[in-house]
Amino acid sequence: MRTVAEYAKIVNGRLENLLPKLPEDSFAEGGMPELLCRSMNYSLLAGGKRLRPAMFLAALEMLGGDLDAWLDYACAVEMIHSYSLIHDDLPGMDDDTMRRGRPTNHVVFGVGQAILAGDGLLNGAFELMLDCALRRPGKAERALRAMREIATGAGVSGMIAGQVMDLRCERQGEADDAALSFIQRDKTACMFRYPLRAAATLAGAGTKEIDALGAYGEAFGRAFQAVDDLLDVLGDSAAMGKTLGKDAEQGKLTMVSRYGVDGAREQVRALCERALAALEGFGSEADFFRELMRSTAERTR
Ligand code: GRG
Repeated sequence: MRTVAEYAKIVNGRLENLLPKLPEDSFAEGGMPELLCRSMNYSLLAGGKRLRPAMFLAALEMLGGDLDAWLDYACAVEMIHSYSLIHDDLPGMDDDTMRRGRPTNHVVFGVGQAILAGDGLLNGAFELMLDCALRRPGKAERALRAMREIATGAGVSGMIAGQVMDLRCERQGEADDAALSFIQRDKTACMFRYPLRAAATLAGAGTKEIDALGAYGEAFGRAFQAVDDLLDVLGDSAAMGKTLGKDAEQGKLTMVSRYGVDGAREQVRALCERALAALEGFGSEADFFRELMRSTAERTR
């Protein structure tokens, strides 16, 4: 069983060589502008935890899938996550100036270029998965089904829907349990649930295993967001690499604003139990995921 750090190293090795090495300020016809490449790499290679692709690869290996064959799908998941962070930090969204321990993309490159860097990462993720799928015509159906899962998680009934609700609650002051649950599920948990379903699909798993891993991903993602809400109040901004205390300042609907610190901690405990229960059909091969749930509940970054 590998660790998150080991998977992160594999993912970083691939991400570092994903975009072309271009001469400074080049803007060749038919080629990628160097500025776009630099702004995309600025955020992509800024040293995130690589949790989503690590979990993707762990699920793939646990179910007997080929890591080398589908590594680009894991990288695509990280590209989508990085795009969402760039856009989330924009002045029209959360308006953040620090991310992953450095100035946010729009602070360095300007708002317009940051939007385009996000767009480039999102589109690039699908280009990467399509190229990977085209290299394996014998596994085309699996590859397409997995891509559909990832698109669903990132899409208009997934992460983007969650962000819409997040903005609406902040601006209109709406606050109820259903809205909070919607945000937690769609904005955050979908980007765990669906990539895990995609990994299981690529490994050739059956519906029962795909659903079980998806259920784990949803409970894990909800707990992950609840801990994020707690860290915004109790965490250390240097360790987190971003400005904290912004949720309250912006009137965000979070686990802490709704249930208080103790209530949010209770939610984390319940969600951990739910995540572990989803793994009941697996044996010790799923210990990576059990351990990850426990350590995530106590994470400080
Ligand atoms: C479509 C215009 C447009 C914008 C999309 C969807 C979206 C913007 C933003 C929502 C995504 C978001 C910021 C969700 C929050 C989830 C969360 C807690 C992210 C932090 O994840 P970590 O801690 O970060 O894994 P690192 O830096 O370690 O990768």
